[in-house]
Amino acid sequence: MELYLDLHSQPCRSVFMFAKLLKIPFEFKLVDLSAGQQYSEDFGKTSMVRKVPVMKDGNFILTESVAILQYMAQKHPGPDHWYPADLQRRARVLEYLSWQHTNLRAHGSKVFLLKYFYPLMMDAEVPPEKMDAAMEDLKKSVDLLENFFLQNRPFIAGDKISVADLVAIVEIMQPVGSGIDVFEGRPKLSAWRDAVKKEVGEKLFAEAHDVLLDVSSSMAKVDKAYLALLKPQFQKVFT
Ligand SMILES: N[C@@H](CCC(=O)N[C@@H](CS)C(=O)NCC(=O)O)C(=O)O
Repeated sequence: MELYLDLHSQPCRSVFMFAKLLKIPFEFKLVDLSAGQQYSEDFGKTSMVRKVPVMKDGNFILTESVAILQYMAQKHPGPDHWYPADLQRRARVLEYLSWQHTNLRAHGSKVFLLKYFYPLMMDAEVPPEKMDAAMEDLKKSVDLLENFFLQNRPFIAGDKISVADLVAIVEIMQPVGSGIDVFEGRPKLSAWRDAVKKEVGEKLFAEAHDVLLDVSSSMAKVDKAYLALLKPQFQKVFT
């Protein structure tokens, strides 16, 4: 199996950690987003969507992290708790996976993009009202993760970790990579984060998050020509 990834990306980190946790042998194919490699001719032959993650299993190519996670869980089943066979537990997992795209994932990304890409692309500081609005959206998503998806359970699907927790943790770490302590004043959420890290293993968790937590170094290397290419697309995110 080949996995096309850039670990700055939330969905890439969940796919990366899940493949490792299920002990699926894979070749890590770096698609360096800061160098615009998703627009390369080579990557275009693998995926015309031009986004990561992408999985290639033999001749079978799959985009979309949620589809990739489910494919891996079904092709290489590990302990049941990751993707539970039980109807209602699995439904809880799918409930989170369906919700996250336009909520925690989108809101965590927006804060990150405003903090790191806005000043570079717009040649100006982020207007405070834009950042405040993005932070307010992020807070709503984090509140829902804490009070609806977790409630009083240790993990999203119950007493055991599942792939939904992997997706949620990589999403909530994106604003942490922007220097925002989303866990402050949230003991329940902090306990969940610690429990997820313990289940994943500190080493693998760090391996997946190192580049994000040192994002300033990556930003210093961003290709300026590529930024110009992205500007029209980002302007939509920034408005
Ligand atoms: N819904 C997709 C999202 C994939 C996605 O947006 N990937 C971003 C990185 S987080 C990307 O490759 N962006 C490159 C670009 O838009 O040029 C998934 O879950 O896999």
